[in-house]
Amino acid sequence: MIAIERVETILVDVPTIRPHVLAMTTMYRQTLCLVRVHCADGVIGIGEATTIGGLAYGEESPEGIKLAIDTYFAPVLCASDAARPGSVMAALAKAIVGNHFAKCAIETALFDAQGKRTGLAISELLGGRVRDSLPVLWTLASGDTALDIAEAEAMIDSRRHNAFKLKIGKKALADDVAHVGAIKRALGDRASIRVDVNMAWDETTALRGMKMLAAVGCDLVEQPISRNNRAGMARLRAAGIIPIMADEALHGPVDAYDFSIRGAADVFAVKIEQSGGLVAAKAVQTIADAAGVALYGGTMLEAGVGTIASAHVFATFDTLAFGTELFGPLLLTEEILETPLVYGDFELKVPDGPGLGIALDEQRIAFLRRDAEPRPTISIASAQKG
Ligand code: MUC
Ligand code: MG
Repeated sequence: MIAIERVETILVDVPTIRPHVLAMTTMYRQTLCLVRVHCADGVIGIGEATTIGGLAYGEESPEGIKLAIDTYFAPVLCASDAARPGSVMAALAKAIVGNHFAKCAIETALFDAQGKRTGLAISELLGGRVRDSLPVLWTLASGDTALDIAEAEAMIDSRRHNAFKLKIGKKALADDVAHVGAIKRALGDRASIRVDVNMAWDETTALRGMKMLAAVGCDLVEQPISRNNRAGMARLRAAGIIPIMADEALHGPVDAYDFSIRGAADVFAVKIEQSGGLVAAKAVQTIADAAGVALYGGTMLEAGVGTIASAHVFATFDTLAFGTELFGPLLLTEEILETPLVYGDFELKVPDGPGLGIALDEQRIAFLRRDAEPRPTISIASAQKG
């Protein structure tokens, strides 16, 4: 038995490199809820939870995740055996309903600790990796077509990304399709263009929109309608216009199973946080494989910790037809890791050290954390005197 002595949660606010415009919110910063699980053998596991636009995207917020972990998770964890992550997660499942994002952060930290303890990378603990790097797309979401084209050209030139997801659904349909068409025309066969509607359309608009998007060369449509309209997703898929991907509707294996039997998606966006953790995300993969649904590695725009936790999971996926969107750290102005992640040749390298295989830059975290001591302010008068 290795006791869990303490669980630490830290909120960190990091500006984005530019406004990130989605149908439901515009992000100017990302808030990370970082977690440290301190174990009695001296091992410290780290994890991360993020949301998008606070409560704009889903039912959990970074502040709520911190509160839930501090108040309700910590007592369960402190009565558990750190060397048995599966049994810890089972105890949490029994004590706590929902709270998938918080559970994911904790499970990440437990597996990081277990990996450090055993010398194995998380991907090896989760069944074994089948790849050492993952294709990564970039989301064009500046809100301006010319800026998006310039951004995409720079990404292609530097061989960082050659697949792009466009955030639409905020403007009139014709304007959105014109935006997608202009970007596809500019990039041609050099890039795959996909769209994410983030549920902004009703079913009739989606049917019309998907036909228009197919005509301008769009390869994939993500969550065009409400997460609740599963029959609608099945009807849109049956229309056979463009592959359709489920995102907001997928909250783990139960949803994946329901979507599979309804035939309501061609592709699943697997997100470790939405799924309820790393093992739950693996279960989504298994269900998709059994049902013949294609896979895509999704993100909640996590920084380095959550991104690499996702990468370890996706590195175990035998098939990953639509690649991943693990670009979260690249959207942020601040690096929180000791060694930045390696992006190149359109892929992200999956670290192979024990656990997550990464380390936090403790000085940056101490500076960036929301509850940091107020920064010393120097008055102009005293600065001139000095
Ligand atoms: C989403 O809905 O997929 C992922 C990439 C991005 O730009 O936004 C997120 C959320
Ligand atoms: Mg999405």
